[in-house]
Amino acid sequence: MDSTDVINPATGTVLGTVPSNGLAETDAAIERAQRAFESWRQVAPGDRARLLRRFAAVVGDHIEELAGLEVRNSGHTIGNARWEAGNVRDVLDFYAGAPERLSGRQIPVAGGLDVTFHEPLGVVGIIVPWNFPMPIAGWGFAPALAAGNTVVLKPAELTPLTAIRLGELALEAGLPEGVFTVIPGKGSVVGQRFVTHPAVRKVCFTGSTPVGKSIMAGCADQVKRVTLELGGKSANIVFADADLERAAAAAPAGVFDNAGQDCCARSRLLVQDTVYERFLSLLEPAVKAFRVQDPSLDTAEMGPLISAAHREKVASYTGGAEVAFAGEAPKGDGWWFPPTVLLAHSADDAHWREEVFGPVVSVLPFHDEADAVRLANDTEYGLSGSIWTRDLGRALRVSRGVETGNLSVNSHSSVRYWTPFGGMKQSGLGRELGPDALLSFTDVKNVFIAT
Ligand code: TAP
Repeated sequence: MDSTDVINPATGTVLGTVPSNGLAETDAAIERAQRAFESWRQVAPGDRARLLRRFAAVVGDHIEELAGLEVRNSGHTIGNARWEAGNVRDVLDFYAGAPERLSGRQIPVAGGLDVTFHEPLGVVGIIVPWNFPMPIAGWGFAPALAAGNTVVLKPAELTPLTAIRLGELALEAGLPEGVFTVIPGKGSVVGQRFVTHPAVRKVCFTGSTPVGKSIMAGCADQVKRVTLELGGKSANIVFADADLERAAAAAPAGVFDNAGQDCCARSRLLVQDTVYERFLSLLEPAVKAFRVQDPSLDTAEMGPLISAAHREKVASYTGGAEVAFAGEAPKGDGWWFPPTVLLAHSADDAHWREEVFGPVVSVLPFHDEADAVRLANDTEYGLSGSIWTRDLGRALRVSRGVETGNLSVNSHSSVRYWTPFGGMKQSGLGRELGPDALLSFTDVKNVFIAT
């Protein structure tokens, strides 16, 4: 079997090798998952809930180990990596409440009894990107397993280590063999097989919009269910009446967190023209103070980019652009890039329109509320966004006007495991997290019993 080197992006050194599975191994994993489905779907709701709670507890016992692995493999800061491992535990705990609450309905009919059931789909294939290897895996497998499905999961080739460890911890917690299988390998081989294998009934994909489109097209052939979480180019809209000090202090983390490799990154900064100069003067020290460091240090706010190739892509956006100011990044080994603020001259600038997926934010002034909404919506993306204002009416009007799945007012938060998360327009299809995700791993069956 082929293998892939796994690199530490903070140093460029090889951490180890991981098998790169082929078609035969993928088919075998899917067929094992299909066999396991027959018994997993029959596990009593209380027992399935107990197993998921035990899985959550085992993950909870390994937070430091998982976080350390993510720091080395993905370059995430240790603070973020601890949150990410804790998020997997919390998502498992949340969905452990589901097997005993997945109720259908009783619908009044003449001549009998009519009831509905939320049936599991079968084998679910989950394809995970490199930017958030643990949470994105958990957002798929926790609700899928809770609803009675079995799961095959392909981590990104660049960042497979924590997913492999989560697969081991599932077995340690007592999940039966075949219920949750992690199978590393190439997207074009393992991921593509999830799309074409008839036993896989649903594909959850997070990653780039072009690959997401090809997966959706491939799934159409067998009418497979899909959930897609794709790219973003989210707007951070600062109105003149906002608490400008607070908005400027929060803006760097809203885009530079995870080195900007975040589909929710607020990478388009829209500032009302009357406070534009003042806001930039408040933003500059906040950007320059953003700590880009060895990600294993507790003080680090940002680590390196994921790979040399990705750093080149990010740099291609800043080359010809006007840099307002930038922070500092370590020199030498590793794929470092400084937090960078670019001035957009028009909404046609490539760095304003395209997903850079790095620590780069583009700034553009706007005139009034209508102008802000128009500029925010001038994109095919629609994942996240923020609005800074003290006017509640404006906050609600703009929230309803901006075409995006997740908005925060006077904050940059996008993700809570109990509220829905997902994109409008070409940022995705379907919702993860909260009750919405659970139902997307089921089909409704209606049964009529004549009396
Ligand atoms: P993708 O190429 O879309 O990869 C995401 C996942 O899909 C990886 O596991 C990848 O496998 C797999 N994959 C690739 N081609 C596939 C195919 N034909 N069939 C099935 N699975 C396939 O994204 P990337 O290279 O990781 O990142 C490129 C860009 O995607 C980024 O710059 C960013 O714009 C966007 N992105 C968005 C997000 C979110 S959260 N929305 C996350 C990551 C990336 P491999 O292991 O072979 O790569």
